[in-house]
Amino acid sequence: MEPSIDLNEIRDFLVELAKQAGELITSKTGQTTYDDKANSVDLVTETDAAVEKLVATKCNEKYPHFEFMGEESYVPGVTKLSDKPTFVVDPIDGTTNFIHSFPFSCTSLGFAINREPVVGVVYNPFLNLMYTGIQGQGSFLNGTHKLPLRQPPAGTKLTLQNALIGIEWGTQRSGVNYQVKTDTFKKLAAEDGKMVHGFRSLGSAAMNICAVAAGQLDAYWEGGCYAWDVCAGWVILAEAGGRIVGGNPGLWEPAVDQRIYLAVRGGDGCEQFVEDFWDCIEGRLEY
Ligand code: LIP
Repeated sequence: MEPSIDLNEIRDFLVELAKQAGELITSKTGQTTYDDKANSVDLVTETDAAVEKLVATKCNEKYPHFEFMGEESYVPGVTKLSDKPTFVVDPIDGTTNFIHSFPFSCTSLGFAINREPVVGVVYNPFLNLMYTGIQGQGSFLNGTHKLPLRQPPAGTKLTLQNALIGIEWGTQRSGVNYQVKTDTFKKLAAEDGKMVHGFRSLGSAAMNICAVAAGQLDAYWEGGCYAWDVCAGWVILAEAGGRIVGGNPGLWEPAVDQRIYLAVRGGDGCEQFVEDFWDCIEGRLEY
C-alpha cells in the first residue's frame, strides 16, 4: 500500500517547477532552431529537451521513488505508464507555437497514481496563465480563480448547435485518420450538418483542455496526442466539473494513454452532447 502521498505538496512543487521551466522557455523563444520528428509538421527543439531535463532532474531529486514519463525521453514500444506514482510531463506543449512565437505554448506537468491523473499544473509563461488542479480539491487559474470561469447562459443546455469546439489538425496529414478528422470537421461545421458555433485550434492539447475547464471552450476532440499532452489537463478539467471520454464512440472511461480523446465541460446536457458528438464521427480513429 502506498504510504500517503501529499498531493498539495506535489502541486506546490510542480507550480514552482513550472515557473522555472517558464523562465527557460521564454528566454529561448524566437532564438531556437528545430528538427523534424515523424514529418515536417512534427517538430522538436533543443529547448523542449532542455526543459524536460530540468523537470526530470528536479522531480528525481525531490521524489526519487516516483517514476517519470516525458515526451522527449519516450521510447515507442518501450516506455509504458505503470501503476506507480508517476510524473507525466510535456516540457513544452505547443512546440510549433513556441517556434512561431505564437503565445499558446505551455509546460504541462501531471502526476498520476495507478495511471489516474491526480495533480495537474499547466503553465503558459507568455500569458502568465497557471492552471492547477488536485483530485477532490478543485481547480484554479492563478491560484485564486476557481474553474470554470464562465458558466453558460442560465437555462441553456450544452448542444452541438451552441458549442465552441477545440480541434487540432495534428501531425498526420494523410491516411484514414486525416480523412476521419476532416470529414467530421465538415459535418460539425456545415449548415446542413450540425453548424456548431465554431472551431478553435490553440495548438496545444493542454491549453485546449484548460480552455474547456475554464468554460471558454465547450469541448475539444483530438486523436493522436499522448498521455503527457493530457495528464495535467485531465484532472484540471475533472475538478472543474468536466470529463474526458473516448474520442471514438462508446468509450466513457478512457485510459490516460489511450491517445483518442473528447474533452467536454460540465453542465446540463453534456452526456447527450457526447452521444451527439460521437454520432457525427465519420469512421473510427486508430492510433
Ligand atoms: C502537440 C499537441 C497537439 C497536437 C500537436 C502536438 P507538442 O504537442 O499538444 O494537441 O495537435 O500535433 O502533438 O508536440 O507541441 O508537445
